[in-house]
Amino acid sequence: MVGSLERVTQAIKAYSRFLITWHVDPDPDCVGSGLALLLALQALGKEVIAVSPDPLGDWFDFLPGIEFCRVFEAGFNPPVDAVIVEDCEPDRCGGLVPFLKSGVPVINIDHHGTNRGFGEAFYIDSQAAATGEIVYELITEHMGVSLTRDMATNLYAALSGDTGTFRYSNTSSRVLFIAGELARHGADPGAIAAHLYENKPFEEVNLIREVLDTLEISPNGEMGWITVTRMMLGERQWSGQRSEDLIKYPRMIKTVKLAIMFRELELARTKVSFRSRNNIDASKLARLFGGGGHMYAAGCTIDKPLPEAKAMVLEAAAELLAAEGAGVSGGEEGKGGNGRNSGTSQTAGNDLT
Ligand SMILES: [Mn+2]
Repeated sequence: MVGSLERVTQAIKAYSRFLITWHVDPDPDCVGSGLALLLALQALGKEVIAVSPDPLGDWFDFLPGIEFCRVFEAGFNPPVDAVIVEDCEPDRCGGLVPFLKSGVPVINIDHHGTNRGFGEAFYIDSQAAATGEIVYELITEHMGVSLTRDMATNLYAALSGDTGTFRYSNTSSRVLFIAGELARHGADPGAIAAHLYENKPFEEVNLIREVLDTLEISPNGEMGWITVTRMMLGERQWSGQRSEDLIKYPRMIKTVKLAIMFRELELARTKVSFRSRNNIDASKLARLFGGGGHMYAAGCTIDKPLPEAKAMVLEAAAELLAAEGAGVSGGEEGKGGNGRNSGTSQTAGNDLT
């Protein structure tokens, strides 16, 4: 734990006009936490806007308060007293980074262990499953605001997103307790799950077919990966986080300890996501390529074309698995290898973002 919520609360009370922002490639945790906080600040009589560094598509349209959210545009210079950066460090805020470093007071709230804390007040709790867990605590125990149904809906979406709908190993008794409290305050678990996961256009489900065709596995079965090319995504404009969900397929395989997804962003820019289990530290791997994240969920972006990025990462991943005693023989493109049964019982961890 770094910083203090008490200090964050003092800073919140000291200013009156806020901007809330989060990381590129937005997910339900950063957007839900941001909107819950926006509504809580409004309840305190503050002026607040939310600015997303990347477009949100229509995925988050059901979240209360989304009408106060806009997408970053160049030339942006909002009249605010302070900025709240949540669910990331300011460096992950895309086009907003220069503004965040311009001397405007920054309040930073996050649950990524790689974040050392930034700005005039910060609170980083790497034990929290989601930033939504921290924002719940901030609203209910520090801000003196009563939790409304709208705030509860946002926070429930946040927790749901980062715990894989309460399935990952970060689903603590505290997360479940908070989810219960949120439901008690009016959050509707069935409706929120339907909005988040059963609301896809046909093309998006159809993409799964193409992506599954790329599924590969190392000869011993401990490493599985999929590849998403720009060609597959075509003109489709859904947020990266929605395609991010595809990594669950290699991860479903019994023997896989490290699941990898390669996503072609541009001709010479490749996003790589990792999900691991059995004490394999995926963040170590991500850091090798300038990325970061959590032990069981991490990622990086490599400025290389897809085939090169893939070769580099698979080699490093095989080395990591071998070093961790997993005994992977190499990163070669083995398809359909069966491997030994590694007897995995631990569920992989929380999301990267
Ligand atoms: Mn998060």
